[in-house]
Amino acid sequence: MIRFLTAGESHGKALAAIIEGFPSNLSVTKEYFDFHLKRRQMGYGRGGRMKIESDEVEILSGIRNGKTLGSPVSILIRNKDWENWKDEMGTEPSADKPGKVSVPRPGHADLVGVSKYNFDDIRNSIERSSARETAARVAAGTLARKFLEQFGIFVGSFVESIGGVYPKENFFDNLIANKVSSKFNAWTLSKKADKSDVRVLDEDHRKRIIRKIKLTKKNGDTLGGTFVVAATGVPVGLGSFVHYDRRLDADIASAMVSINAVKAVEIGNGFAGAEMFGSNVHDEIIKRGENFIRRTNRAGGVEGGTSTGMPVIVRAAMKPIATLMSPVQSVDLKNMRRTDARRERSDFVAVPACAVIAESMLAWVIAKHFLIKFGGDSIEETTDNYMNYQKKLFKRIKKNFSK
Ligand code: EPS
Repeated sequence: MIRFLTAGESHGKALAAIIEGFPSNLSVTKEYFDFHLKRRQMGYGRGGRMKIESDEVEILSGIRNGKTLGSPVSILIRNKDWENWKDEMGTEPSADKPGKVSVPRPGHADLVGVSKYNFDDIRNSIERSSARETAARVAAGTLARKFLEQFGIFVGSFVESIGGVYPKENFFDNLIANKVSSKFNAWTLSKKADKSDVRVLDEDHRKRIIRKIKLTKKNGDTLGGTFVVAATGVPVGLGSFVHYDRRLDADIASAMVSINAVKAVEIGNGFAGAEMFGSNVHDEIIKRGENFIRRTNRAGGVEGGTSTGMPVIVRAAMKPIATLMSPVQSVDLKNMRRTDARRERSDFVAVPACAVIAESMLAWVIAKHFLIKFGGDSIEETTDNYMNYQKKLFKRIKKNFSK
């Protein structure tokens, strides 16, 4: 079973990730990690912080000569902004008392944080609840992604809407209708989306979104949006229906909602399907060679908590960033008087970055269920187990039912 742990405050010295459970002999380089970390930093509408940071990993352990050792992989991502926060964020007691933050921002973890942890400074909540932490998650998810690529499994994403601005032709509908080639590789979505500064798939859509973001910034406001994340090449049989905590879709939903500011998720056409007849929802089964495929993919690649072999399709919604330059009402905890919520440097829109983080989380969940099913201490052993299953899958079904 793979697991990871992240540590680090937004303006502390560094973020760290410890990633555990991947087999040995998996090839991976610093360059590969850094490539995906950079993708998370992109996006029109980010604030000043991304101009300071240029995230890169320092691999501390678990990898030797470009290959995993099977031991815990530990990774450090330094915060360049730490230089400006040493006094505020030092770990030792300081003679100069740092200025306390006392006005919580609605929608952020400020008030729940001081309530729960008995803090006397909202800064203590701000730092760890910041989406800065997701850089470490992307590092963990990148190792999972590299692992999956060995088995022809690819993950990709695009932004579907920002501030309610949708494309004229929605590629999500094509995925659900399965209007994609059987050779479709989800990474091609990302390759195309990454060319756009808001990670959308067409130029007209991009222009309309940029207009909306510019207007929003002028008004001191923020925006959220929706994004689609997909995985192709996922074999039949990851996850299970036998226990609630073995279901692939449940794990995917949990991983998505665990991303800062994500408030909703659907697998396949989840919400739309609820309004349709069953005959228009369920994906017809077709035998194609030594394989079963589906005419459509409204189930988003999961039935009975188990992967069907069709692309895994997930759509999620991110709420608008909670730090507003034209703030909403709050209370100053120093004097308990009504006041405007605190302004603080922030992003106006972070949906493009959120989609990249979602890729990492989806890769993580799929890699986890892949290793639960196929196991193995070395990548060679995992590959043998996987190949053996794939080779015999159809033959076994045929044999079982012809008796
Ligand atoms: C964030 C606030 C901003 C963002 C940050 C998330 O940071 P700062 O307060 O330093 O300007 O830039 O995102 C990142 C640092 C990142 O790496 O994504 C917040 O409050 O969540």
